[in-house]
Amino acid sequence: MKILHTSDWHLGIQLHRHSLIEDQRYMLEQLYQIVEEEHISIVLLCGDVYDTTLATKDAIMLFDEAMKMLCQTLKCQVIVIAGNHDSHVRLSAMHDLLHDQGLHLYGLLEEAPRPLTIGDVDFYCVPFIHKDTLARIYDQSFTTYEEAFTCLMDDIRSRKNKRRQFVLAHAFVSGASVGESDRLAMVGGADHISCEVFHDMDYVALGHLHKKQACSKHIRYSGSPLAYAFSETKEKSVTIIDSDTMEIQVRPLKPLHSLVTLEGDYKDVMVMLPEHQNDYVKIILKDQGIQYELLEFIRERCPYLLTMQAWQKDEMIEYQSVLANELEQLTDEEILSRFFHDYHDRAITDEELVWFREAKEGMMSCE
Ligand SMILES: [Mn+2]
Repeated sequence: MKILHTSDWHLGIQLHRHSLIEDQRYMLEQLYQIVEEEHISIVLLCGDVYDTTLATKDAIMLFDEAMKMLCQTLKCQVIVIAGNHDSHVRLSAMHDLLHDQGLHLYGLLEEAPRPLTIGDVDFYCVPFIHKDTLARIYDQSFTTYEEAFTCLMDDIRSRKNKRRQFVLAHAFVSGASVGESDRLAMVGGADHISCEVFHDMDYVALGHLHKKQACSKHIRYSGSPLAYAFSETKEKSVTIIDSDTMEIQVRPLKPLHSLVTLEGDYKDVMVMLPEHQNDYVKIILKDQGIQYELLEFIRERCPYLLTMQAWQKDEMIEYQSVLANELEQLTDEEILSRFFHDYHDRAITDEELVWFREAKEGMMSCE
């Protein structure tokens, strides 16, 4: 049986206020083609289907279209788990009815996971979950997330039979490499687990981090199918597993528009522009500030210019890719401040920092 692993579609996401819905539609068309060519039986979608818990109309329509295409036209089964960006209730609406149509939606884990058996594989589906929920399910108290997840995995291991065991999870495995668009996943988070908690599983299909990576041969992040940040321009793909041979194959996806950063003095940037007429462009000017007229002038020559910033020696800090271990040492405020630089191209204000502290204190007192 051939199984396709993907995650983090983030349907409805905007990049510097530009909708990527057409890019996502273009990506899905390639996915349908791969499903057909590779004779895929099951598609695993490991969380963050939508970008926001209140998904936009366009995003819901696109998801609807994709599920109809995969389940009805291409006759695959699809297994979906909720990520931290999804509303678990909205995502799993009508799951009992849809189950019979080959669409298996897992919003919230309320009891110990029962396997979904398809062919010779038992799938255990673990949507994004808090430590306290696991404590409730297993009627135990846990000090760390790792401990809670180990308890869950021990339970799954104890149900081993002659079929293969696959796990779908939306989680942060420590030691993994984190990109710019993953940074928000870190705020307030001590929710890391080690790769070892998954031992003895035949395959672990992970979602949450946007960079494709393997923690071991059969514990993998498929990565997001599109780049959602300028520093994240590496090749995107889907992962295919053959459950008979356990061979793994990666099929690349081509973006509708690539993301490029053009950095340099004004005249150098102007020379580079003609080559990037179809790319989403971020410009970093080194020799001058940005005025409205200049922005308009460049926009006329660069149809997909999304953001432009002036390079200031001391203020401009580039964060390409940092290791999770490195991020663990940063405070929540440092992470937030870096996020503001990356996403809004500016420093966080004192007022915003106060709001953040208040929100965080409010959260802590709820726990
Ligand atoms: Mn995500």
